[in-house]
Amino acid sequence: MATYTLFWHPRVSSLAPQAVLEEVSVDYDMRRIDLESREQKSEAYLRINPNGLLPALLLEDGSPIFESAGIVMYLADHYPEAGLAPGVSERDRAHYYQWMLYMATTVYPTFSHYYRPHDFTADPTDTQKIKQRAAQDLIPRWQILDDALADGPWLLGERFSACDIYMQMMTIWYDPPQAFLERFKNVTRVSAAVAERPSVKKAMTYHPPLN
Ligand SMILES: N[C@@H](CCC(=O)N[C@@H](CS)C(=O)NCC(=O)O)C(=O)O
Repeated sequence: MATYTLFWHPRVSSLAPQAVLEEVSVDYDMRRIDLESREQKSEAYLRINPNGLLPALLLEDGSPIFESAGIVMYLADHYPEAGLAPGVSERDRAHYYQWMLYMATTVYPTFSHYYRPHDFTADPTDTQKIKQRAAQDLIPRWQILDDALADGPWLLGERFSACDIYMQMMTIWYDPPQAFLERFKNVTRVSAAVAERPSVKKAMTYHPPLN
């Protein structure tokens, strides 16, 4: 059995955790969860992630953790030789926390409102409004990342980190993709550079573009 097991599905937030597993060169199994049959809500999977959401990771001792950013940050710290996160007492750590948490708690939930509006209202007639509002909110939220990347080359300036991998993951969710590429040129440039890394290239094979 591999050291880690990652629970995944195409186009969900298992992409960054998998890219980081690749970056830190550990062995891992991929366990696909079938969203179509709602396997994420099955008794067996709820024991792994009681939220019934992907991704989740089984650690070396078989215990599960959930939350994509938590998984990424844990792995980056656990394998410091990969250089994916500034050390806890380094100055860059402040901005590392800032960007990881901004993306995980502000940008990502806006995508959740966009793609799963029905989860945020008891009234089905609200869903279109929730989706529209999320589409509007995504623009200034991505703009903040785009502005921060004006000098670049990475979110932490000269230093590549797990933040850049996490950001690249979220760019594949933007709908429609062309509008995104045109509007957020700095994010697009950085994400293209991240997508060239062998780790991300491999992880992206699990997340083919939608037709
Ligand atoms: N904050 C969580 C959010 C996880 C999440 O929303 N996962 C979505 C896919 S991106 C999911 O599993 N959706 C399935 C469902 O809604 O049942 C994380 O970052 O892991």
